[in-house]
This record gives sequence, C-alpha cells and structure tokens, in this order.
Amino acid sequence: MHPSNASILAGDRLALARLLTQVENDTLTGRAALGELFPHTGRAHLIGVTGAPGTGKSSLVNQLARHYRLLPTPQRVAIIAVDPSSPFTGGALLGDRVRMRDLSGDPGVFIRSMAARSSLGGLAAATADMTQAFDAAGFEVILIETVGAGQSEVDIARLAHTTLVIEAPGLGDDIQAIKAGILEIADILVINKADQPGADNTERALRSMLELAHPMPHVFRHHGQFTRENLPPAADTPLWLPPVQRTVATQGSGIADLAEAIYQHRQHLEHSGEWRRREQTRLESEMETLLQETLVARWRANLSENHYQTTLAALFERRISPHAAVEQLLSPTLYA
Ligand SMILES: Nc1nc2c(ncn2[C@@H]2O[C@H](COP(=O)(O)OP(=O)(O)OP(=O)(O)O)[C@@H](O)[C@H]2O)c(=O)[nH]1
Ligand SMILES: [Mg+2]
Repeated sequence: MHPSNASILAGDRLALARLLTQVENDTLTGRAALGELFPHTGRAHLIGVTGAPGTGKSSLVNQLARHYRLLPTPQRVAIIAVDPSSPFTGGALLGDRVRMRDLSGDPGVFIRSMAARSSLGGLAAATADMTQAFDAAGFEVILIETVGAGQSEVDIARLAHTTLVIEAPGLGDDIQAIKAGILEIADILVINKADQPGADNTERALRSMLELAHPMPHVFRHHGQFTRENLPPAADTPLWLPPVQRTVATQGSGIADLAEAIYQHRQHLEHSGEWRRREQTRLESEMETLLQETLVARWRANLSENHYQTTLAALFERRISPHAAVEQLLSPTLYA
C-alpha cells in the first residue's frame, strides 16, 4: 500500500486533506488512492441534510456533530458542505466557519466544503468519492449539507443512507413549492427554528403533505431510484414513515431526539435489509455508469473522425435518422 494511504488509514489528517484535494480535482492520483482504500470503506453512516437556504442546515449539522462527539463512545464526524450554486463557496463558508467554530480544533471532526464543478452529475460523483475517503479514514458519521431541491440534491440524497429535509416556519406559506420532490427524498423531516412563530402551521402543512405523499406504493419506492426500484419488499419488511422533528438549532434543543430518530432510521435500514440493498444498488449503478463511459470513450478513440463527420452530416441533412446514424457508426468497416 502507498505510504500516504497507510497514513490515512492511521488517521493522519494532513494526508487525508491532500487526498480530498486530489479527489475533488478528480486526478489519477486521487483515483488510484481511492482504489486502494476502497476495501476499507462501507462502515460510515451517510446523513444528508438538505432544505431551502437559511433554514438552519449548517447550525443543525454543527449541533448534530457536537452531539455525536459528546456520546459516551464519541463518533468521529466528517462534514461535507456542498454548494452547487456557485463555483466559490467563500461567503457561505465563512458563515459556516463561524457557526461551526466550536468544532474546530477537535481532531474527531473534519469539515470540508465542495464547490460546484462543471456538471451536476460531477458534483454528486465527487461527493461520493469524498465520502469514500472519509469512510476509509474511519469517520463513523458523515454529514452532507446541500442547499435547495434541485437534481443535485436528489442525487446526493441517493448517496446518503438517511436524508433529513429541513424546513423553517415563515418560509412556510410557499411550502407547496417545497414540494413533492423533496418530500420524496426525506427520511426525517425537521422543523428547525421551532422558537419562531408559525411552527404549528408548518407542522400541520407538512403532516398533511406527508399523508398525501405516502400512500403505500410510494413508500416502497422510497429512495429506490435504481434498477431494482420496483421490486416489492418482502411481506414482513417494516415500512418507514418519515417522522417530523422540531429543533431550535441555535439553542441545541430537539437535537437529542433528532439524533434518536436518525438512529432509529439506521436500525430500520439494517433490520429490513435495506442498508445492504441500497449499498448494492448504488455500487452497481456506479459501476454501470463507469462502464458505459469507458466503453464509449474507448470506442470513440478508435473511430475515424471522418466517418463520424460524414455520418453527422447525413443526419443533419435528414438523409438518415439518429437510429440509422448509430448503426452506421457502429459498423465502421462498411464505410471505412
Ligand atoms: N431563531 C432561530 N434562528 C436560527 C435557528 N437555527 C438557525 N438559525 C439562524 O438562521 C440563520 C441561518 O442559519 P444557517 O445554519 O446558516 O442556515 P443554512 O440553512 O445552513 O443556510 P445556507 O447554507 O445559507 O442555506 C443564522 O442566522 C442562524 O443563526 C433556530 O433554530 N432558531
Ligand atoms: Mg449552510
């Protein structure tokens, strides 16, 4: 094993920080390192925290991290703040640094932010790689903060074992806009800023939306966006109905109950076999994606540019259909 990977396994923060940079830039060195570390992954609990801007996600993540650090058996906690909106996380991150100040200096906590890259698919993939690095380095809990309800949040939620969707009163009236999409990814709903007026209304609205959103078939498909999504669960598989938790992140209230709900969800995943099933579908889909990319790249490398351009021109002139174009490209010997 490469010495720096051995250092990461042994808990060396500097070696880990270097790997995270390699991983974020998707370098060959980073890939090689992750390859070597992969057998040491698969233990961490990945917890996604998502919701509209300003609902208190970073404050909650901070409180949860503190909670895990103060357990009788302290858990090592990694925090990944994903900011898909801008290539520079400077501003947001500065705020987060302030809110997470009390965690800094604790060697059992590692905070890392990740800015948007060229594609959103790339963002989810880079986040996945980063969680692998933390997982190998022995972090038992990995908290992933994302803003909003876009495709990248949904992709990142698929990565997480447990997804928290954070709401806050007041934003509440446009709760309809929140919305089915994000409710679908929620394993636990959190009403943060429960000290603010309107928490009761928010909770009522959420609960009625949950009832609408969770007729049986929906629960079955929960999170299961992959190839085997429509397999019905075994008859004795218990269902998970997302609980609604209230918190005041600025005061630390409701955090222990929230952590308990997270623990219950983990128990549910393990006992129902869902934990293993999710890991397997995720790994399979990751491999499939790589397989397709690799095959296409290899094939393109052997294709004559001339042949490609001729086919493209025929397509543009509507002499051949896209289907026929693909056939033609796949039989280069006929036209070489
Ligand atoms: N009253 C009250 N304010 C809170 C609570 N939690 C967070 N805040 C405040 O809400 C503001 C936003 O908190 P953040 O934790 O940065 O929220 P966020 O969701 O991470 O924000 P973005 O990352 O910018 O989307 C800060 O001023 C917090 O101090 C709460 O429970 N009650
Ligand atoms: Mg934040």
